Order: sequence, then C-alpha cells, then structure tokens
Amino acid sequence: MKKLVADGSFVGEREIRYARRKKEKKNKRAWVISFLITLVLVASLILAIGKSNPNANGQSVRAAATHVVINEVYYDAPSGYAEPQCEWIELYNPTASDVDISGWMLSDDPVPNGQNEGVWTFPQGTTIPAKGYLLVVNDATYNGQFNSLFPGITPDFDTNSSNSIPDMTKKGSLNLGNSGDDVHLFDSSQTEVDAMWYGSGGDTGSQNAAPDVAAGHSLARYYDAEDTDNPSADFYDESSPTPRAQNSQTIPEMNLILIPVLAVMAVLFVKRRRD
Ligand SMILES: [Ca+2]
Ligand SMILES: [Ca+2]
Ligand SMILES: [Ca+2]
Ligand SMILES: [Ca+2]
Repeated sequence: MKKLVADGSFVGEREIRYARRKKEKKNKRAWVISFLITLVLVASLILAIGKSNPNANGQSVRAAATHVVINEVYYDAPSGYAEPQCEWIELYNPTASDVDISGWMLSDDPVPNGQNEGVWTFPQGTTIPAKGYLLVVNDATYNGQFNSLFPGITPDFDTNSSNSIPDMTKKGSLNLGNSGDDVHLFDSSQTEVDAMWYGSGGDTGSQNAAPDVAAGHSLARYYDAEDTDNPSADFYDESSPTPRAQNSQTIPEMNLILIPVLAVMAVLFVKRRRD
C-alpha cells in the first residue's frame, strides 16, 4: 500500500516503518544523553551540598560529635595472637580544643566504676589534643605481638606495668568479647561521655549494635566522627585497622541520597523504553 506524503509523492509502508524506527532511535539516544547529563548534575549537586558543610578537617559531615568519642575498637585478634593482650581502644577528640581526660575511665561495664567487669582509669595530667587520637592497648609489648600487628605505632597507654608504655590504673578485667560486648567512656565525675556496643551487645543488648566483625578487623567510627548514639549507624567494619590514626571511611551519606535517585531514574528509563 502506498501513502501520499507532504511533498506530493507516495512512500511505501516499509519506508514509513523505517522512518519511525529511526525517529525512535533518535529519541532513545536523546533520552540516554539527558539521563547521563542529569546524573552528572545530581551527583555534582550532592557533592556540592556535602562540601558546603565541612567539619574542621574539611570533610563532609552531617553532625560531628562535640565531645571525645570512642573512635575505633579492636576486640578480636587474629589467630595466633593473644587476647585480651592485643585488644585496643582508640579515642578521638573531634573538637577544636584540647580535652583534659585525667581520671576519665574506660569500661566494658555500663555502670561507672562497676565491679562486674573491668575499668581502666587515665592518670592525672592526661590530655587529648584538639583533633588528636589516643590509643590504649591492653598489653603493648606482650610477645611483641602488638608491634608485629601494627609496626611503628606507639600506644599512649597500656595496662602492663613492666614495660615503658604509661599505665592505666586497672580494676577488674576489661576483656572484650569476640561476639559482642560494650565499651563505655566516663569522665572523672562518672558521667558517660560516649558508649558503643557490637554483636550481641554484652550488657547493652543487641539493638542498634555495630556489626560483629571478623578476627583481625576493627570497628571504626566514620572519620568525620558523627555520633548519633547508634553504633550500627556510626561504626563500620574496618579490615585494615588504623590505631592512633584517622579511620579510613567517611559517612556514606552520598550513597544514601544517590541510590534512591538512581533507582527512580532507572525506573523512569525502563518505563520510557517500554512506552
Ligand atoms: Ca560488657
Ligand atoms: Ca605499661
Ligand atoms: Ca576479644
Ligand atoms: Ca583509627
């Protein structure tokens, strides 16, 4: 069958179908290009928003903690390494001022100075500098194991009085369970400054607990030191622990926004292709 077109000539069905397909192809290409441009614009916008609210280190942040935090916990040493000797806790001071932590306590018991588990107390004159880290290892020199795991790192404190690393005052046993426990930081008046719990949660229960990680990993707070008092949101599984140094990951806020945006765009894209 022939069809009369605008210039007065006749074209066949095949030509019409060809022209239609060509047009559809062109439309699809235009859609893909606009999809990609929108994607780049959305990603740039998200990055710009993130960067417009940096913390003091210039990193994107939603709500940085305004107090010293329990920043990283190494509770499960690899096979062949002693526990609890190799366990350690890192503190971080995200504020712009030095913080005097004389008489502050670390404990795996939620009751300040509790008798049930262990308490380590910082000696007088202990300060964490602004933006500074502080590392407490259970036993910094036990069979050279901490040094073998983390060469070149000198802890600030440990609990072994026969080495040269300054000592915490020790009461009870602060041993961190390998499938779950809780860590608390109290100030000198026994007010809780920070807490985290993981796995089965120990005394704190498993609700909002950070994940239980494999031996040799640590639980690390996202490095911009966000503290929502929800360890499952604030900590991540760190396969390369960073004692006395900045943790490696930032809050995955980009993904939180980008993934739903991408999902919606993908649905629209598929729908458009079907239409
Ligand atoms: Ca406990
Ligand atoms: Ca010591
Ligand atoms: Ca342990
Ligand atoms: Ca660290």
